[in-house]
Amino acid sequence: MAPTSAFDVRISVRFPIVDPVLTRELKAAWDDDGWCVLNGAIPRVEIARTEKALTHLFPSATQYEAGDPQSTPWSTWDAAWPEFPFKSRSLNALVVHDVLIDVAEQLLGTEDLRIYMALLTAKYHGQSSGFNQLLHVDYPNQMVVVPRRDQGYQQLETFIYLTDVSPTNGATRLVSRRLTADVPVEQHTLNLEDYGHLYHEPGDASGPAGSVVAYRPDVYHRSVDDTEQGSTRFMLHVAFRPASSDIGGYQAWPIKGYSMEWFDFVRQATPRQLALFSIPRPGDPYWTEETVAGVGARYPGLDMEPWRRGVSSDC
Ligand SMILES: O=C(O)CCC(=O)C(=O)O
Repeated sequence: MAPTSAFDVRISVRFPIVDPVLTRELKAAWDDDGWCVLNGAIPRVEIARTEKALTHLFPSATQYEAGDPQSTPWSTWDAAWPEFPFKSRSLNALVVHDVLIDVAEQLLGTEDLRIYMALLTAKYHGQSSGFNQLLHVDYPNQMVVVPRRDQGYQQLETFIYLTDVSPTNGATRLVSRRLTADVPVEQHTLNLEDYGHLYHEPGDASGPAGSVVAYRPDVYHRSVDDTEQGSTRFMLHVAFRPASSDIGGYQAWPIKGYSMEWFDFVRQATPRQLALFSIPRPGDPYWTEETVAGVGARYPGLDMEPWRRGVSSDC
């Protein structure tokens, strides 16, 4: 079946664009509820640049609903979702977008951050949400201990919407931490019998393409099925932790080190972006004349000047 461009459907004029700044109210929601939606945080023009890559990676809604064989890998939420770094520079650019980094720095209270997860998912009408339909927290597969909620230990999970997301095409439902403070920490999934009241909590993370949902790994949330025929929900999941706390993790970056996608990403990224993947910042004691020369040789085309300038003369 010929790929159909569903992009006009995916990004509609349904939502007005509002000021993307992390307002005092949103910061308060993060502190008290554990989650907030930054409406239209990333300009739509930058989201629109990902259209071609999405068309290559995923079937359209029409193809999916017609049972096209290309759809088979994506029929369950437990699919092997595409991981960063992507072939598409436009997708990679969103993972390390300045707006996203600024928000992560403000919410986590430090400029020294690491990205520990970056992948892309798709939701379709007719796709099973599986166990994610139950209210759950994400920390059990993002750390082997339990979350600490104070600064220095907090982690940030985000969804970057590549399509408009509404209550009927899959907006995640999130419950305020205010309502779950008494739930024992080890209760990572909430059954309907004992916690049915929380399933009616109206916190849905709707927003236009370019919105960023920010939530903590101790926030109960659940997936809902996409009930809108012909619709899709594409989003990037990008998660951050303070560099000083390595209790959190999900993906590892060195294993990507042979891939062309990694080379391509590194060669055009800034020191601020690369620090998120453990390439030490200029001025870090790691940098000596030898390591500057070596990293420059490993990544031809990467401008090593910022790191060279950071090498002190007594190294
Ligand atoms: O698909 C969704 O709406 C939520 C996904 C989810 O529950 C998760 O990523 O932990």
